[in-house]
Amino acid sequence: MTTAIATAAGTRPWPGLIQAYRPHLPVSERTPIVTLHEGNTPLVPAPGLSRCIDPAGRVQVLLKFDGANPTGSFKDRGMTMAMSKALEEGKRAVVCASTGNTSASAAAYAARAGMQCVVLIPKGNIALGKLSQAMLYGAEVFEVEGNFDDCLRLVVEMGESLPVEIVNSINPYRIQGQKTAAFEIIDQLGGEPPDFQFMPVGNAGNITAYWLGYSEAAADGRVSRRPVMCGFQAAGANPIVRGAPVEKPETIATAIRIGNPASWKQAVAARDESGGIIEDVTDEEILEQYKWTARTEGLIAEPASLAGVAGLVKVAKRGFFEARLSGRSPSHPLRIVCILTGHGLKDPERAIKCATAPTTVPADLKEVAKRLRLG
Ligand code: AN7
Repeated sequence: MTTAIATAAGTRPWPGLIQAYRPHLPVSERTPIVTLHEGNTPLVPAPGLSRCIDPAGRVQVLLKFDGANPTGSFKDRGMTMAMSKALEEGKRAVVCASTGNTSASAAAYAARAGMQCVVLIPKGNIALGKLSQAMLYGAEVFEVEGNFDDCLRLVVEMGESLPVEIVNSINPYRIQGQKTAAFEIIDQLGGEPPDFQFMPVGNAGNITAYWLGYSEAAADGRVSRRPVMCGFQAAGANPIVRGAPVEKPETIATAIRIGNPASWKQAVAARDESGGIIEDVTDEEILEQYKWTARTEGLIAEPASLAGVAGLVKVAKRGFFEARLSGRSPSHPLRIVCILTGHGLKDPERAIKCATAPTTVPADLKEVAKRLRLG
């Protein structure tokens, strides 16, 4: 990851996203900045995927690797803002419902801020890495006998009756922090937005935040257009696609196992205002892409992140980009950004379940050589 930003005075270390984008965020001189120097994550060209979408080279796919954030997911972008504002407002305790990444991030930033952190997670349905993080950062972890939607309902009730600050994405500062990812992508593309953005959709805060970021950049005149937003849910947890809440959401992509997203309306607005789509992909499609991206591009993300990439491959196969490719060439390609929202190390159990198991060998060269499959 690049760790310096260029200024007129030279380069200086990346200060975290609040300092980097301060004029665009609701902070003042009085706001104590709680930061782990999040943001500035790499935007990595994906030549394998690009060829897969258009063998003629008229498409460039880039992966925004937000797993490179300090707790391994994009949630840190919102959490630096939410926690800084909670501290400014004199709050002593924060609470969140989570499918895992929000809880890991809240726990880390609360530790940094010296605040108490309470997290509610659906028992048995969060990836091991995320649970380990929340525990190790010192949060009070409650495993709820229910799903994420039950956890979020409980958290809203707690916010009404107890002296705690909610740091789920219904907290408007979360969206403010997360919108900076759109600014970074524009900066990384030399001042241009991508033509299309593909991403997973769970509670729908992130697609809301990206659309806000791109819209603000357009309103400020920093860019002259906004990308087409394409969101993907898991087929077993697809309320927006169906147009109705899903009572019992099910998917191996536990991060987006959500049946009644809090930012539903905003996600639909982002889709419609950008001329985009919100569709779904099956667990099989997610898992195939999970393995393919690791082996082809050398980047690992958690299964939920691959919903967006699987969606890209799926719509490309049905000719989604055909009409948009005229006039494009390898020197002027259609640019598509996919957001890899969480690091692959978050969910080691899934990796072990679906990749090739190691071979046990004696500590002897001949024996190792016998089992080698070279070339
Ligand atoms: C890796 O941590 O909802 O549509 O509680 O962890 O903004 O919800 C996580 C969501 C995508 C979906 N990718 O983003 C939580 C939580 C990863 C995620 C999403 C999540 P939103």
